[in-house]
Amino acid sequence: MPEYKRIVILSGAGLSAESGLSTFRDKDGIWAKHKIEDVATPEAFARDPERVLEFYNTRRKGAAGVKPNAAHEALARLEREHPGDVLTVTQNIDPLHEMAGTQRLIHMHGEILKKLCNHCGAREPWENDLSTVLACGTCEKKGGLRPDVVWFGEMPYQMEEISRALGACDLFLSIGTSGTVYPAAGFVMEARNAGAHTVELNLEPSEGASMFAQAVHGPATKVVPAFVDGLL
Ligand code: BV8
Repeated sequence: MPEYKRIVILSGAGLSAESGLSTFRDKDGIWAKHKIEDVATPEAFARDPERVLEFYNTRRKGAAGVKPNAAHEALARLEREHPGDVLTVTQNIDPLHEMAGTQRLIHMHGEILKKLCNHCGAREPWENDLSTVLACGTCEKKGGLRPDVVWFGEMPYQMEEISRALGACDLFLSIGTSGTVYPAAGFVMEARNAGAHTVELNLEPSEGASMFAQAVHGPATKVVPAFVDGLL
């Protein structure tokens, strides 16, 4: 394989599936049990905050006991051992990439183990339940605390830095994502326009499969370590 100099990785829920975390759109996925407009929009939070907070309290508890899998470990190894520049952009709100040792990491859709106050904007690590009766530790107001995650209709985090990296990369790896949610699903086109080689590593062809120059299909814990071995 040619020696790549600047690698951008995009990961989605399929990467954490083998660590025991549900994906969104698989048959028993999260959106099979909950409607996006009931639990993952600012309007839902304004309409029924306790229902939204309960949805994330359950997912936070689920994220507490899980461990990174061989795919997370392989991606951390790639960053550690590859001579070029490696940036990992994850759509996932779980902490599995950092637990596996990845350092240059952007949580573009936020983190379940952080809380955000809608009143004052304060962000801090938070591993417990959230409720409307909790007061913010910074502004002392109640009713504004939410998980620090990006809901539908909200702007993902660090989009400037992500676009800059996509415009300069020569290898783009998309791992474990269905390619249904934008702007993340459009990153492959930005990478192609920059002349990068684009690879999809996924259990099965994603909605955006036709936009990738190369596809490797199979479970992440199998295909990702093998692909990383090939790069190193
Ligand atoms: C934005 C965090 C604009 C929270 C998430 C109407 C109104 C408003 C917006 C829109 C609209 N119409 C369209 C939009 C845009 C919208 C969008 O794209 N909607 C979709 C549904 C059409 N996007 C947004 O709203 C975004 N913001 O547009 O802002 C704006 C502009 C200017 C100023 C202000 C605002 C924000 C989207 C972020 C929403 N938050 N998550 C939470 O987690 O609860 S999205 C959520 O779903 C994830 O974060 C992820 O990004 C997304 C997709 O999920 P995937 O990770 O891909 O998981 P999925 O289950 O879908 O697929 C898993 C894949 O893995 C499958 O392919 C499967 O085959 C594979 N797999 C399974 N097992 C394995 C495996 N692969 C390998 N190994 C395995 N073992």
